[in-house]
Amino acid sequence: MTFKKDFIWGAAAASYQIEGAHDEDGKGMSIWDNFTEKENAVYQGHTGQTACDHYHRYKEDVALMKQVGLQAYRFSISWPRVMPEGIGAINTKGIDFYNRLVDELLAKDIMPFPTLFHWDYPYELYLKGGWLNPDSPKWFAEYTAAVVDRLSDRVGNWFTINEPQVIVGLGHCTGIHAPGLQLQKRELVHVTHNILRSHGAAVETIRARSILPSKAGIAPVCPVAIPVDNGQQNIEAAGAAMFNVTDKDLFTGWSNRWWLDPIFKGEYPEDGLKLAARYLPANFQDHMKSISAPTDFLGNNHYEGIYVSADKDGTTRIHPPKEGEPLTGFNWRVTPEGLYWGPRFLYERYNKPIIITENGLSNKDWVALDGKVHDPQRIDFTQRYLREFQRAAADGVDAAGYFHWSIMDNFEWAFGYKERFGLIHVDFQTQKRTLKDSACWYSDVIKSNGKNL
Ligand code: IFM
Repeated sequence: MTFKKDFIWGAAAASYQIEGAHDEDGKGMSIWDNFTEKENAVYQGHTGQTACDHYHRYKEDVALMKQVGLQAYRFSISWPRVMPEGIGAINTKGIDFYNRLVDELLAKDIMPFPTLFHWDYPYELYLKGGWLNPDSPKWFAEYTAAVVDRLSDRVGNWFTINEPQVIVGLGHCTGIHAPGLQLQKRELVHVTHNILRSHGAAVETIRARSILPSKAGIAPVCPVAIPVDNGQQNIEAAGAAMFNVTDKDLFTGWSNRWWLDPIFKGEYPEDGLKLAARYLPANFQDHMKSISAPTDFLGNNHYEGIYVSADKDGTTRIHPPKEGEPLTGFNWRVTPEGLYWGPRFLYERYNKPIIITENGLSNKDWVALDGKVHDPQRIDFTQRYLREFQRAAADGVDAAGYFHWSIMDNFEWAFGYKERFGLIHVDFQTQKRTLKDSACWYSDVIKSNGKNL
């Protein structure tokens, strides 16, 4: 079993998590610059002010990516670095950083896959209401145009928004992420609707302005339900658990169909409308065409799933972790079959090529006495998940690519530098990079296009 010939092998990172240079060269403030100043919001008061200092060390980092053999790199663009106030004036020095990064990647034969937005929202726009403001899709389109006009002579692949679920769920519902809000149902629905509109507006902007032929998609983190076995009723229970819209999932940002049906089918799901139609803006139907502007692929960030089965009376049972079950550094479950069932269910429903835009684990890695970083868990985890993705491909899913999260250890949001997700170890005191064993292993996987998994 192998992946198709043009399968894309990459790794990913995001601007606030790695760039540092938080106030250099005219960059504006983001909501994460603000949130990290809040007491007890982030583990030990860590911030992304320096992070991996990638802004200054990008050449060294791209050289390491080449050493790993990456074919593609998914990075995100910091909106307030490019437009300090979110709209209006463009910061030439800010966009120049991405020009240099793209050139460096191309010189090393690594395809750039930028994500336009990975959570570092311009603080100035937050003051104007952020995603609650009905003008927010216009702002996002203006920013997208600024980026596309300057990079699309060399960039052909785009992701619009990373994990809208987390933006709503953690940023606007529980408040454990920036901007730290705990909104009401009506407002949460407005935030969701405006993010969907922003995605659509960005796709339309990319299509209208791109110099190279463009491919575009979104990178959600879709909750995945895994049937405990291959019994038909259990498979159906898992499919239903993935796609039924419930009160709890819809308002907290975690309903798959509430996000994806508008994008891929041009309508909100009926069961969701029963719960939330009264909160939507009166003219929401006018926006559905733009929200569903055709995309080329469906990204999916995947880490852990839940196991479900159907009880005799037809109810769905969710199986809690078993005693002593393997857990990652973050205490997330190790559920490799999620990379079979997630892509399969998503492909069956939306029929778009699936790119795994993030997958990986945090692990307690350190530099050993021999100067190397031994991370057998990361190798084993990734091998198990990739085998399942390969099985999905063998069963007919259009598996188009895989981006490991992350290329390097970085600022893990509310957990600061406590959690290490990288293929490359970063010493945050000295900024020394060390390839982990997993990076060398991944390099062989890429070379064999997954034959050796
Ligand atoms: O680090 C994050 C990333 O920014 C978004 N997806 C999940 C990763 C691990 O928590």
